[in-house]
Amino acid sequence: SLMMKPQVVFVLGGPGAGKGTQCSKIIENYNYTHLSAGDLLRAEKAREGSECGQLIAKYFKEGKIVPAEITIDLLKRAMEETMKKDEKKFRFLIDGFPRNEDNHQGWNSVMDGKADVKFVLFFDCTNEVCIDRCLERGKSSGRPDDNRESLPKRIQTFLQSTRPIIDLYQTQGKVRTVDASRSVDEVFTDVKTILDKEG
Ligand code: UP5
Ligand code: MG
Repeated sequence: SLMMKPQVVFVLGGPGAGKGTQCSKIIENYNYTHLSAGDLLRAEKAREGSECGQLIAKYFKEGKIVPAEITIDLLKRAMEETMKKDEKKFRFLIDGFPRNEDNHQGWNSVMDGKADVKFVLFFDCTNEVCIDRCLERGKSSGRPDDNRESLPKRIQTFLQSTRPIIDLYQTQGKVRTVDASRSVDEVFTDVKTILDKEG
């Protein structure tokens, strides 16, 4: 059969910028499937018999970025499974990836010709907003990285490793930036404008 090539939007932004929240709203209104790289890694960490569970746990706690081959394998399988079930589901929001040069190069070498990256949706807000939102969520989320010890490391990793990747896509004219410091609905209004334009 003639399978459509996956059409991908990378969703990036600091920890707690609202990537997951906005992706949930997008899939209610648009024909996209949401794949959170962080959630896929968390599921793999929890899976019985997983060979890399301990390794993933260590990277998360330190706010470090898991080796690309692990994440890309999970993303690739999730896309294939989605399209196998319903071939019309070939549009994906890939949330929280690529986070560094290793992720970016890994994606390019594994997925070159196999998927189109349409653009990068960048949720931009200050470190303070990121930290406040994660600490607030940490009161109830049970996420082992929503605390005062892990958060500075997550912010540092974002600034040092992920920002340069966003800058790289910026030079290719592929970044759509949204001011993510406002309310969920205000942010989503801008997101809709972008998606309506991009199709
Ligand atoms: N909230 C959201 N929007 C708001 C708004 N506009 N106003 C007020 N509050 C708002 O939101 C965070 C919190 O803020 C929530 O309580 C929400 O209600 C509120 P959320 O939508 O969850 O933000 P998000 O950007 O998705 O934050 P998240 O914590 O998921 O971001 P991270 O990027 O830190 O986490 P992720 O799960 O992507 O990654 C975790 C770890 O996995 C990384 O640190 C890394 O170690 C590892 N990882 C990899 O190694 N490789 C990958 O490819 C991906 C992850
Ligand atoms: Mg998230």
